[in-house]
Amino acid sequence: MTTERTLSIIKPDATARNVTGQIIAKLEGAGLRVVAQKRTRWSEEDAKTFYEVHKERPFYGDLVAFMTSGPIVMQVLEGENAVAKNREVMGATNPDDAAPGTIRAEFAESIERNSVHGSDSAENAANEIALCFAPSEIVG
Ligand code: 3AN
Repeated sequence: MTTERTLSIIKPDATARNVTGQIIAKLEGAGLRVVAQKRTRWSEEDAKTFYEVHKERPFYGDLVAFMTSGPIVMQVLEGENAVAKNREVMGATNPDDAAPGTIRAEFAESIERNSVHGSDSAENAANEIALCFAPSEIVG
């Protein structure tokens, strides 16, 4: 078993509905530990940089607009197999396909307004964490 870190973001649809605490409780309940956390609001440039991998996708413009539409909570989660565990607790991208009890099944409004982001590989996690936090802000 490997202790890993992953990047989690609570998205503007969830901060607007004041459910950040309920989402964090689910992550903690799954054995993940918050070792860095920051509530912020992204500029257009921040969102474009973060989602650069999706820039050819048809939903890119809407995704950037949504992610800059309100506050977000960025957090580094630590735990055994944190990347996969976080994805499991998040549930499928489309809330209609998300398993019962997952964050997206309970909180997501649509495939775009789906409440949380989670890194999809250890390599992307390292890159996304470095983009969002200085090493001194991560207190494990
Ligand atoms: P996940 O967040 O589950 O890793 P990705 O990486 O495929 O999913 O997509 C990144 C984000 O882009 C999603 N969280 C969602 O907000 C948005 N997105 C993905 N697919 C669509 C789609 N078909 N229509 C609108 N937005 C989408």
